[in-house]
Amino acid sequence: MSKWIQTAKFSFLALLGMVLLSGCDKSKFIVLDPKGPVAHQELQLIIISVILCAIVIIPVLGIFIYIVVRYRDRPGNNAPYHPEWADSKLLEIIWWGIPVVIIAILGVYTAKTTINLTKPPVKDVKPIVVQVTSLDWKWMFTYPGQKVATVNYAEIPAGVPVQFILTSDAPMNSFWIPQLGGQEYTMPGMSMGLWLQADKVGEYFGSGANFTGKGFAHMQFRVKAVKQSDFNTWAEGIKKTSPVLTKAGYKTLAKPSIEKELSFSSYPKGLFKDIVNKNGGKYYHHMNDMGDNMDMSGMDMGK
Ligand SMILES: [Cu+2]
Repeated sequence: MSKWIQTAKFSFLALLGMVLLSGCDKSKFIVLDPKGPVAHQELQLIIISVILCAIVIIPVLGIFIYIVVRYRDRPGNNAPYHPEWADSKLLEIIWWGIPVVIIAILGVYTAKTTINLTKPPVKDVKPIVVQVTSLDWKWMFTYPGQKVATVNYAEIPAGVPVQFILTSDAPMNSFWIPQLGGQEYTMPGMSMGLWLQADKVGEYFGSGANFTGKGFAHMQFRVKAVKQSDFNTWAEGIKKTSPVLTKAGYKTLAKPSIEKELSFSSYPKGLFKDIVNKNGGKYYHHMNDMGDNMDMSGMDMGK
């Protein structure tokens, strides 16, 4: 028995040490270090959920320890003993009432936040569209507004809402930029919408969050948020200097392989729509569903 206590003590100290030693380094906890309005709202949701859960968990654990110590069978224990005790209306009201109130608050707050996150984070800035296709084992980004494509990195303008439209031309994956917001699934034959926004210029870590086979560990990408003018310069730059992504080129790219960062000066017209439809889906543009009257002229969104 004392050996068990020793192990428990050691585990607790090791865990405490780990938390304390790494506690100051915010870069290790990127989910708790939001850099955009979406991730900020989601962090608030995490904090409120933890507090509300703690209202239940802490008293329950406290009472559990108290009951075990107070009422355990030991010589000379004079704790009251009521074998006929059945129920108490007051206690029932307390321990059903509190969880009901907590669930109600959590439910309303989560629903409100979730619905809010299906809309652009800011209303008065014109958004950009980035189409995302998860492949084995790389991420392809196509820019219908700029007509350029990239692999394993994405550049976005800071302070501008980005409508990511997600699909997969491989097993389903999950698109995740922790500092900008929560993950959203990429699925063959579907086009999912995800609004994200970076507040400041910077580089953010992106990753697949759904295991897809042996090359999955390489499904990481870099998101670079830059000033709008730098973003325009970047797009014009790769238009001039980078190779073209042809239909045949895409077929090769879509085969299982591990790639470094790539840029393309153009890509086949309607590529994203074709990928969605090819996999049995029906492509439509999510922004139409979000009540926005956006100017899509000049964007190759497909019909
Ligand atoms: Cu789906």
